[in-house]
Amino acid sequence: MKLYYCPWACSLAAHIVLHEAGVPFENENVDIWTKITASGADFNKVTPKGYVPALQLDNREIVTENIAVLDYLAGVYPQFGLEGPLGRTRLVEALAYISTEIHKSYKPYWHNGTDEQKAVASAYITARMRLLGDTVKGDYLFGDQPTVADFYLFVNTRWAERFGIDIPPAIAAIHQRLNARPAVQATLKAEGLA
Ligand SMILES: N[C@@H](CCC(=O)N[C@@H](CS)C(=O)NCC(=O)O)C(=O)O
Repeated sequence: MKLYYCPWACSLAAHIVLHEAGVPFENENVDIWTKITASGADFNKVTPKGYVPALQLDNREIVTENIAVLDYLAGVYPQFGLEGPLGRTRLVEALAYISTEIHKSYKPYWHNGTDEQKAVASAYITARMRLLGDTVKGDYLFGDQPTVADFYLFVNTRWAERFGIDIPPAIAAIHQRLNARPAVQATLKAEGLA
């Protein structure tokens, strides 16, 4: 597998999963503004969407979209998925919530929004994080082990920290636990963020 990623981007979630899994994988840094990869390739030829994450499978197929990439990785590394008849559904439910309700709400912060747009976004993100915090079932979102949804959440809590957005104590506690994990620190180091 090969992950195309960009430091500070949402691709950090998939990157963490690969480090946590402890498997060999390739990665390549992408400049998401110029669309040129570290090896000088045109990223638009990897995916015409031009955004990360893009995961190249061993058969060279490309999977994009955090929800699909993380669902795929949870299938390959079930220790980061959820068991039970509704396990996958609950996981996709959490991934969709993080993607569409939280991740996307950061837009004004990453794309030169006005102060007013940022204030609206900040309040929305805090409210959405609060709702998620009320459902926490243990040390992590679903219990005592992190899932791919926790790693995706971590991207968003790092952004909240960066932009000074309030997050509820239950979510802050998950952030601290994740941040203390050796594989998470190894990923941050690999992306030049540690
Ligand atoms: N719909 C995509 C969006 C991914 C996304 O927003 N990626 C950002 C980084 S966090 C990116 O690469 N942006 C560059 C661009 O859109 O040109 C997903 O959910 O995976």
